[in-house]
Amino acid sequence: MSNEGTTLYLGAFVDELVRSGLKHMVVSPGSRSTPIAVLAAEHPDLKIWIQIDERSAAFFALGLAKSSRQPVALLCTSGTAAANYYPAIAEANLSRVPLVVLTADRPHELRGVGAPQTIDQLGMYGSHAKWFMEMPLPEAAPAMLRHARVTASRAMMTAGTAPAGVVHLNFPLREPLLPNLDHPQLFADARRDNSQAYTAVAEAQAGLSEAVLQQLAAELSATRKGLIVCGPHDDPRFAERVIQLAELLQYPIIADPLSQLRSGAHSKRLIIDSYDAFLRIDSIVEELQPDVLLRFGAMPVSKPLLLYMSKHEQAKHIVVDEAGWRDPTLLVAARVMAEPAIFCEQLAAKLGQERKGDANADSAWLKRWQQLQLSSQEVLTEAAAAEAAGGLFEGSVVYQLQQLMNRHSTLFVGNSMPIRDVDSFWRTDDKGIRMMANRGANGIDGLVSTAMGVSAMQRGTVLLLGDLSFYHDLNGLLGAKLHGLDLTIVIVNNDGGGIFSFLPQAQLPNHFETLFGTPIGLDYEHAAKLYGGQFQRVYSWAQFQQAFQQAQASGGLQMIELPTDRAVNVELHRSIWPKLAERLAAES
Ligand code: TPP
Repeated sequence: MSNEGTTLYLGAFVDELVRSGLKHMVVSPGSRSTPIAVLAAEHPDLKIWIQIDERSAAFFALGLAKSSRQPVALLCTSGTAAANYYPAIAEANLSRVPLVVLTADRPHELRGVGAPQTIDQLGMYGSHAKWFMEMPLPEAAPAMLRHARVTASRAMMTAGTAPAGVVHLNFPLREPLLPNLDHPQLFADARRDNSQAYTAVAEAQAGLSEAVLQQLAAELSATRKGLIVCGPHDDPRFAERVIQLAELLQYPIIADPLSQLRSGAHSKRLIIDSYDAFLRIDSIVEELQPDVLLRFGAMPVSKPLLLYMSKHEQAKHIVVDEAGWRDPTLLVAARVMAEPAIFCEQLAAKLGQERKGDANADSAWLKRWQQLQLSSQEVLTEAAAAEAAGGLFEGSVVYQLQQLMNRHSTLFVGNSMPIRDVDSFWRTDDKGIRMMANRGANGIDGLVSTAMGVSAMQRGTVLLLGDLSFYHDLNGLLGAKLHGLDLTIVIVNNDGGGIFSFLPQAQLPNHFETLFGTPIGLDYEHAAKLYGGQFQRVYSWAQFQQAFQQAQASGGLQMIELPTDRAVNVELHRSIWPKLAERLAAES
């Protein structure tokens, strides 16, 4: 049987992915996917990253795509291999990260008849994929080669357009599976021989109409008590523009750690980073009654902020988002379908033209937020900078990292307590540290692999996570060895799920440790040995500083473990809030 169809059809498909902008493909080994894997490896302009475990592979691809802000492809064989992509696909869908997922499958005559390594792969990611297509069997007919190119181009465009997300293409493949790498027509486009895309895609930037701009400018400039709330968002143009808008309106900006507003060269005058602390105080929530909430990005991590926003139903909640419906408060009064950076630029220009911004100058509202911010910052920094009695305070690791991390490096933050501690204890700075996390589905799975993917794009990446999250993705450590990557992993080891000690189930002594605390007592030094990394366990902040500097200087896979105590940690967190309440009460 000839392999010409397999060679030319799949060759055209891979080539067109590259012409449409694909630079990275994460491949897991398998037989059914052979022709795509071989053709991808043969393509001169595509970088292949091998990952054995498909769950890690998919999270690794997520990390590559997140950090590069570009679509990344995944390829695996048929059967349960494809099912292992599921968690990362759910995360990519929810956090709007572009992935092009290619799964190999048996041809139709071998499906549902007991053939080996065959499961139902049709639409298997459900609504987590923006677009699913069952591909045809490869053929070399001219119309089919056009189909291969158009589908590749459409897959890249669909994954990358707002809201970015996941495209799944399932390929039935029949033997012989080996392509002919000497075929003279391999990767050739019948229409042209340069490297242009088969279909050029021009990106449009959706702007606001004059009428909407005018109405918003009039409304906001006449509203003194406004608040800008910035959740997770990763557009590098956004910080400067939202600040310019806030300056014109004199609105404080609530900045989630993943909004990229806490760290950078931009002005911090209007940025509030300590709201999670002072919005725990009922009298302050009561006092700070906003008239308008202008919201950008995904929902912020802070629960006190969510409760604050939900409580103030009387305020007009405006959500600016290019797509989707991200609003668990269910209070949105107006949705503006626009890219946040473009929205801010246009509205600022409009306000500037009409000199409407001055209307809110000398706002007592803004001053009150700034005053709360200053006092809260002091209390939080004092708590995080102190050497706590009774063991290492988990909040302090954030303070320490902020001092130690290099300018323009990346911090990938694990879910559970690490992201909450970063929210509480990472103050604004000018270091330009990019903050990333998997906050789409908030899983404790795949964090090592995602950070590993990020580290492949950005040197000096640091991962901060809890011990159970680390355990969950030990397989991800292989990426560093396979690809010679640098990643410093800071493991907060409280031997179990520390977050549950903050929840009501902590009061069930008979069940708590078994069901929630879940101590597993692993010695992670062995993991470092297994995967060829360096391991340091530290008991003081002085040791941590030394270990961190050493880790960053040596490069490669570095693990620093901080043993902490769950019970002590809850007490230390809880001791801060009354101190803050006292201080703010004394000042008012
Ligand atoms: N399984 C997945 C895949 N994701 C989840 N979010 C959970 C379970 C529920 N969960 C949330 S936090 C947590 C669990 C099991 C404990 C995490 O422990 P650790 O990583 O050690 O962090 P800590 O709570 O100690 O900060």
